[in-house]
Amino acid sequence: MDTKLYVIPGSHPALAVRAMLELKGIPYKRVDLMPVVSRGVLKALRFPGVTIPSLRIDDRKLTGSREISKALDEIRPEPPLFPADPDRRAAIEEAELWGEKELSDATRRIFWNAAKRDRDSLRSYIGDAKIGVPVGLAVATAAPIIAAENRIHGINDQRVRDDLAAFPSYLDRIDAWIAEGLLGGDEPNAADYQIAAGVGLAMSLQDLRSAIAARPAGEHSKRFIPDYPGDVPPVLPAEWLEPMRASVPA
Ligand SMILES: N[C@@H](CCC(=O)N[C@@H](CS)C(=O)NCC(=O)O)C(=O)O
Repeated sequence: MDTKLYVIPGSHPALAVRAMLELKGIPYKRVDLMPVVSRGVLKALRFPGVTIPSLRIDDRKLTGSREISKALDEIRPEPPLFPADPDRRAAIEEAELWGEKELSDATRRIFWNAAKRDRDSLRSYIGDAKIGVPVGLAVATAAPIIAAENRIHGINDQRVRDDLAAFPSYLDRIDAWIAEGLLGGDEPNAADYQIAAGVGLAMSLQDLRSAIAARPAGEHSKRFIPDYPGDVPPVLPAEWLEPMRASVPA
C-alpha cells in the first residue's frame, strides 16, 4: 500500500490518525505542512477538502479524521476501529463525532488563542517535522499564520472564554464514558483516538494541564497518544481559567 499522511506538526486530529495507522500496522510516509500553506497544497493535490489530516492510500484521497477512520476499517478490517455490534457502533460513532466537533474544535480555539499570546511556544510542537524552512524562521514569521488560523476558525476572546467555561463538563463527559466502558477498553476504538488527541492538545497547555492530567480523561489521553508534543507556558487570563480551577477537587 502506498500511503501518505498530510499533517501539521502538533495537529490533534492528525495525531489521532497517526495512532490509528499504527494500530492497523499500515506503514505511511508523513508529509509535514505549515498551517494555511496546507490549504494550498491539499487543493493543488485535489484532495476532497483542504484541512489536516488528509490521507492518500494508493489512488484513494481522503480528508477528515472521521472519514479516514471509517476508510481504514474498510481497507484493513483488523483490528477494528468500530465494533460489529450495531448499538455499540452507533455509540462510538456518536462519541467520535462529539470528539471532533465539540471537544477538538474547542481545544483548537483555545490553542490558537494561547499561541497568539506566546508565539515562541510553537517551536515545541515541531519536533522532528520537516516543514521546509528552519524552525527559528518559521516561528519568527508565524504571526500572520496565527492571525489567519484565528480568523479561519472564528476564534475570539469571548468564544475561548466560553470554551474554557465548558471544558470541565467536557471532561466529566469523557470520564463518564470511560467509567461505562465506551472509552478506554481493551480494544481501542475510533472515539478513543479522536478524544485522546483533543485532550492531549489541551494538556500541552500548562494553563490546563494539572486540572486534566490526574483525571481519567487525562490518563486515557496519555494511554492512546503517549507522546503528545508541545508545551505552552501559562498565558491565558486567570479569570478565564477559574471554571477549570474550580473543577479540581480540593
Ligand atoms: N475536524 C477536522 C479537522 C479540520 C481542521 O481544522 N484541521 C486543522 C488542523 S488541526 C487544519 O487543517 N488547520 C489548517 C487550516 O485550517 O488552515 C478533522 O477532524 O479532520
